[in-house]
Parts: sequence; C-alpha cells; structure tokens
Amino acid sequence: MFKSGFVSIVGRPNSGKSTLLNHLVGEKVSIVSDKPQTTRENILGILTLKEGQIVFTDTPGIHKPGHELNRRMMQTVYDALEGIDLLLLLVDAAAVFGSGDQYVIDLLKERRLPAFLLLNKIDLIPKETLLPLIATYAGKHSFVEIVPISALKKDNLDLLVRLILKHLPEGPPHYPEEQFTDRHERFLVGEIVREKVLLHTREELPYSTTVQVTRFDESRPEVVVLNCDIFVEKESQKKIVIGTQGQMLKQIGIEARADIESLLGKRVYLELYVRVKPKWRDDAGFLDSLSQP
Ligand SMILES: Nc1nc2c(ncn2[C@@H]2O[C@H](COP(=O)(O)OP(=O)(O)O)[C@@H](O)[C@H]2O)c(=O)[nH]1
Ligand SMILES: [Mg+2]
Repeated sequence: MFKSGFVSIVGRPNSGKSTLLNHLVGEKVSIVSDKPQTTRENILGILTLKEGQIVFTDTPGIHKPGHELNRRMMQTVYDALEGIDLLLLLVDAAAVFGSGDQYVIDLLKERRLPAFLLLNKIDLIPKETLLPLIATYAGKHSFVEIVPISALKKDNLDLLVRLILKHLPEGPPHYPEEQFTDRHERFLVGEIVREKVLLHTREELPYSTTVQVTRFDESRPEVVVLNCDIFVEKESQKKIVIGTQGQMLKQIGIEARADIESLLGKRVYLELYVRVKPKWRDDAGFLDSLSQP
C-alpha cells in the first residue's frame, strides 16, 4: 500500500516553514533567514519513502499585503490551499499567539481543511510550558494532530512524517523518486545568492532585494559559468551591497559560490552585478519577468 498526497506548510513569517521543508526533504530547496518574508513563492519539496510520497509546499508567511509583491505573496498562500490533502499550520512556540495565527485558523475552519498544528522551536521553551500550550491550541480548533517539533534540531520530524503518511490517501507517486523539488537549478541559484545578501544586510534591504540569473552556461565540461543581477531599489542600497572596496559583494560571492557548487556538484564561476531598479516591488511587468523560468 503506497500513500501519496499534497501537504502545504503555512504560518506566520519566521515560524520556521522553510527550515522544516529543507529538513524534511533533506536538501536545501527553500532559503532560510531570520528576516521575515524571505520566501516569496510556493516551493515544492518532495519526500519519497518506500511507504509513500509526500509533496510539501512551502509558502510565504501570512502577512498584511502592502506592496504589489506582498499582494502576490498572499495570493500564493491561498493558491497553496487548493486541492491539498493536509495542511500543516506552523507556529512559533516561543512567540505569543497573534492575529496572523488566528487568521489562518479561521481560514482552515472556513475551507474545512484537515490540519496538523506544529508547535515549532520547542528547543527554545521550557518543557513545562509545552502541555499548557498544547491545551490552548487544542481549544482553538479541532486539529487532526498537535505535534511539538524543532525544525532546526530535527526533533520529532520522523514522528511527523509517520503521522502525515497515516493521514494521506493511497495512490501512486506524483513525481519520480529522485526528484526533490519542482524548481529549476536556475531558480535555486538565484535564491542562494539572495540568501547571502539577506544574511549580510539589515533593515529595508532584505525586502528591497531580488536576484535574477542572467547567464547559466554549462557548455564547458569543467565549470559552470553564472552571472547574476542583484536588484535593489536605491543607489544607497547598492553601496551597501557592494561594500567598502567591494568587500561585501566579494563575501556574498564566496559564500554563494560554495553553496552553488555543492548544489550543482561542479565547479562554478560566478559573477555578481548590483543594479538599481526603483520601485521594482510595485512593477507588475518586472515581477512577471522574474517568475519566468
Ligand atoms: N531555535 C530554533 N530556530 C528555528 C527553528 N526553526 C527555524 N528556526 C529559525 O527561525 C528563523 C526563520 O526560519 P525560516 O525557516 O526562514 O522561517 P519561515 O519564514 O517560516 O520560512 C531562522 O533564523 C531559523 O534558523 C527551530 O526549531 N528552533
Ligand atoms: Mg520561508
């Protein structure tokens, strides 16, 4: 008997959705940072076991739409609720319950979606607070399961996978067993560069940055040649990303190249350019061009 189904991971920004996806799938398919709104699109991560195949979707965090980009991000969250077998609502056990959490609970009541509540980051809270927390959430909705986990430390993830499989229908796999994401290498490369920019910058920059891979040349046997444009909104932000005498950009390049080489399993020649594109987050045409494969 082979189980197979679609499972979406939703929750507030920073609750650990992308960390969970990567650790469930065992590959880095979705970038992680301590800045909210890192994930901008729905990203599939596929776990194939001998008992079944689970197709996870990582989503942008539930948040108030401001820019056109934010509006699109919230639309992608709604899209991720269509036709799924199970929803995983991730909450940060160390944070107070917020209107964002309530919003998702209302949404799943309305759509009658079967849902697990995952209390994440239990490594950060004292053990004795766990039971009262479980009781509080149990009172808010009839979740199919409530599972305390640490996505970061991989605590309880085996149990989680077993519980998910139990609730999925029987069926054939949707993807070949060696495939772990629906994303092209080109997309993953751009995201790795963006992750390194997020890691090294602060304040408004994470939200104002996007990356486009302009050259992905595999014609040489020994090295992949990559060019990426890092877009920011202002000249002052460009200066920050480049850094004094180019030091920041150099560091971003070194770290990105290391991750890209392990992703592609090949040596990489990476060139980064920083470009200013005012108000790109409200530019529908530009946003369309970014989501081209
Ligand atoms: N201590 C701890 N930190 C975590 C855990 N899961 C995620 N994080 C951290 O929380 C931050 C946000 O994680 P991320 O996966 O990007 O959250 P997302 O916005 O929901 O996708 C990162 O700094 C992660 O390292 C966890 O179980 N324990
Ligand atoms: Mg994320």
